[in-house]
Amino acid sequence: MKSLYKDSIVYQIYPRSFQDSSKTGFPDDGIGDIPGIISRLDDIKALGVDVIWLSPVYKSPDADNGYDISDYRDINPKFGTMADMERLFAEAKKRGIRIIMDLVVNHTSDEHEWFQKSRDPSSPYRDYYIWRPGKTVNGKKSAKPPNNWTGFFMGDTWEYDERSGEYYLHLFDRKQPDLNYKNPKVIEEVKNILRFWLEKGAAGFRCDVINVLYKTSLENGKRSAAIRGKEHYKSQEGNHEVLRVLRRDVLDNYDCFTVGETVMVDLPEAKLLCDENRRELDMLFYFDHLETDRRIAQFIPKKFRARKLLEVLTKWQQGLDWNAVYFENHDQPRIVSHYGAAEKAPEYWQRSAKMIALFQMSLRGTPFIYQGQEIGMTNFDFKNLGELNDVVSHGLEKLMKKMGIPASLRWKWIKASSRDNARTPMQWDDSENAGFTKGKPWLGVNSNYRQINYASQKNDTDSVLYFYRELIAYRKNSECLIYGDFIPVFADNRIIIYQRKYKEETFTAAFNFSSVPVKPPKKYAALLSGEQVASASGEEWEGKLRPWEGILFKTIQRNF
Ligand code: TEU
Repeated sequence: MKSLYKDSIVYQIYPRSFQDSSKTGFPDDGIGDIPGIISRLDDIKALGVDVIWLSPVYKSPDADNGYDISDYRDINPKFGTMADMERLFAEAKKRGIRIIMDLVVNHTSDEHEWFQKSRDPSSPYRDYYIWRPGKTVNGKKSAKPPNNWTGFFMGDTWEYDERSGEYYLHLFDRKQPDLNYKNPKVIEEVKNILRFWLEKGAAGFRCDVINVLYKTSLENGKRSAAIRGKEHYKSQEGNHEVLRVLRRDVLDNYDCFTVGETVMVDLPEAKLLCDENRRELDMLFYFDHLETDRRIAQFIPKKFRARKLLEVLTKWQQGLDWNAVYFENHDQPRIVSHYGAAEKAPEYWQRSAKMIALFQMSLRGTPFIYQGQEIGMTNFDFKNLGELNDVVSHGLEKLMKKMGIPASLRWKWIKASSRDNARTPMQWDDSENAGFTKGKPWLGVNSNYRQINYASQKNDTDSVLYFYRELIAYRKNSECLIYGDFIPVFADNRIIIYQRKYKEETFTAAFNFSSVPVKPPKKYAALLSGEQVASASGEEWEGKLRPWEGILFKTIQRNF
């Protein structure tokens, strides 16, 4: 069945790093803001974007850059005001762009009014969070936390609160206490938050860590290298039920959609979460395809093999009726540094950025593009830990140090995995601070901004940006690229070939993830024929995949 979100191109904005302006109470403060976004709407439109996913702009003490919310109905003054936000909705609408908000409701900030009240054991808000007495050791009360779980941010999951005499659960930072979804009042609160934003014009929500809301039990977790305890809260039946209730009571009354960020999710869980008949989520973000060259909790690198990537993609492309397709977000390293050539063979930076564009735009599903991806932005060239802001990177350093991992390895792994790789300011032009701010940017600007920036690519027909724009426009007119079946054809350590089929049309796509030319086996090379729609190198097909080439062919089978 055709639907609006399936035909859409979504663009993620991480407001802090997008565009600073002089038009807030904190002019030129080095932090991006809502008036800054408004000033860039025409550029976003020019790319062919239909929907913006806005990372959190709510009031927050910023322990996790806005993913710790202290008021769901107010705007962080550094980003602007509610009037600015309303203007953003209106200006986007004028351009035919809808906005989905980031729904972060697994946890609130510890500075949220609910949590502050809940610290009083007799408060009606006590049960909004998960409070438990600690374990008694040698007669000493609360000497140890209530269970042995370990957190997403490399640290503890329980924080002792003197005032309460109990611990509260936090799967993420200690400033992000988890809400208690066994309390129906919490679900009512969330419904009201949804209604608030839908009434303002939101087209739906990207739902943060939405499959870990419901903690079935607080028993000890079984042995695990990372995130011990997950079997008690990952994709639980209670969680499915919460999603169904939110959908039934609120979301279904509006023209909107949801995409869930689902951590550690596997395909059977995803099928339940996205089954159209169960009415839970419309799409979800899984992680497997970005972890084919990593071990244990995404940090430790292992060799990239194209075959593995195709295997994972095939499982997910074929396993769900429909899903989101993404390669970057604000938590991931830049794809051109990860699977592309930016670090392995910088001379192929541009071609590999285009190759990845073609890869994404020829997969089945709704494409999500992260700010900067469309100009091929690369990982942050930071020189030491002091230049990093990310809580996860700092947590990881502490943990690895404790484990006795040598400094050089720690540095290597943090450099490759840090979430700040994606969070450096958007590179708009070659003026100071890449045109992001007139002040001091909150996080370093990548020093390659003079070579890689929006202004220089805007009118350059050879640029990564231009390539994205053309592919997006092409895809919009192709039912086959949007809806066609995904059929894997061939892969080895370096190359991938697959097809998309819809009615009488077939697209065949081939990609080389290496710096050496590769000749596909004859049988498969023969499929690379018909109309050459696009190639990352800009060259014609000559029987070999050039280094970092991506190429797309179309054939039409007429049945008389
Ligand atoms: O991310 C969830 C999540 O699991 C990641 O933070 C993951 O642990 C991390 O990427 C490891 O590198 C979401 C948001 O996208 C993230 O920005 C937030 O920090 C987190 O939830 C908590 O709200």
